[in-house]
Amino acid sequence: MGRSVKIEKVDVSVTSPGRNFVTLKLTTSDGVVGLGDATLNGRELAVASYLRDHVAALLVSREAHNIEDTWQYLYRGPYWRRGPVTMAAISAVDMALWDIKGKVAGLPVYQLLGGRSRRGALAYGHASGTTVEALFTAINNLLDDGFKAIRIQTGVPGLAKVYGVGSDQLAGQKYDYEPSGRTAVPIEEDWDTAAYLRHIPGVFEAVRGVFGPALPLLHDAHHRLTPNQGAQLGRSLEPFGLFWLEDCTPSENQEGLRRVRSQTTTPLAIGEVFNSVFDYQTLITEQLIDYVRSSATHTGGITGLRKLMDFAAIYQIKSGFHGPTDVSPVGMAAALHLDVAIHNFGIQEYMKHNEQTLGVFRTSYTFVDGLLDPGEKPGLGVELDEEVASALPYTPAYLPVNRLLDGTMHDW
Ligand code: EZ4
Ligand code: CO
Repeated sequence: MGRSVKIEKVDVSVTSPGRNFVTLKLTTSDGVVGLGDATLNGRELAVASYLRDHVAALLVSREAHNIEDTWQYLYRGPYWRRGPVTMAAISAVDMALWDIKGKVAGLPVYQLLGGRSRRGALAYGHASGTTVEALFTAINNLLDDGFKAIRIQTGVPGLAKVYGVGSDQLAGQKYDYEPSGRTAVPIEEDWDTAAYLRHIPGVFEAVRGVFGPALPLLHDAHHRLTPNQGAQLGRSLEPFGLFWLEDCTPSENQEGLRRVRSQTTTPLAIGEVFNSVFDYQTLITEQLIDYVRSSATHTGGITGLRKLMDFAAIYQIKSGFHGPTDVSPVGMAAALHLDVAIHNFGIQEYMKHNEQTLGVFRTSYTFVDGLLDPGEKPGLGVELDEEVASALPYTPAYLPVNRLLDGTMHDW
């Protein structure tokens, strides 16, 4: 048996450098610190309580090296399985234990996952504009910064405000870190699927006309379509060769994707709101999708996401991990270690964190020439500045809600 390392101290912090992050810190008996991301956008305090009130005491004195056993203990032990709160909590514990194991071994986590399968992880950035002209500016900004793949979202004529479309970047502002305007009471946005379906193909045609056929382009429909509408959109975008169409339907109805899949060859990506391999069971075994959108933060950490990706690999399905700014730099680092290690990597979403966030979380991952890299520091490679973090307390902030023009609540 190897040298024993016990978990001695469990701390949970909630900090808000422009947005809320929940971070778990485990300290071992010999002073090694591991960090995990437990941020669940808009429900942050529920996970903080789950960790503080129901997990912390169970971790003290446990063997830090036994990652798989701790994962199973927290998954099977409580009787109640899965769900975003539980799985975000397990994710944070899992990441922190991998961080500790890496530091004890003196190796970056990707080495513990089998080592490098590639030079770096192809990243895609977000470009949006209320108009096509504003979108072009945003695309050019990303290309200037080295991005080699781009997600595009635009406003829809007749709709005042569309999720994921920030204030236009024409005013010289390079990034929109908060495109969705999270507020203490959710903003109400409006939606008209027919107007959207009429508008989007023309946007892609215009972008292809200016930026050429080769630039990988992605698009997110944020779960707003029925399976038949998803099929229509996929078909109408086929001439523009998308890298993927994301979340075309509210995909907890996994069978609904059969309709989309049978009608279009546009590649499909799904799963940022999922938290378990079981959410994907039909999607993967019937090969109804091409890319898995989960994050390490919401799918049981590195252990949960690794198992999911190995299952997906059997069906030639690749990764496209969720990387919005509501995944903390710790969660981002966890994803990057997997990105360079697994064979079935596809692409990594990358919304840069703002400077204030990067002052709280000191990262060592890099973005060079379109590729992200987790770096060579032992463990995950992220440090938490607790002094700066504690000066930035939790601030209530919710995603907008989405209504049809007659006022009906609509899907995300
Ligand atoms: O709306 O992370 O693909 N990315 C996305 C994100 C999600 C937010 C929700 O918390 O859809 O912007
Ligand atoms: Co999305």
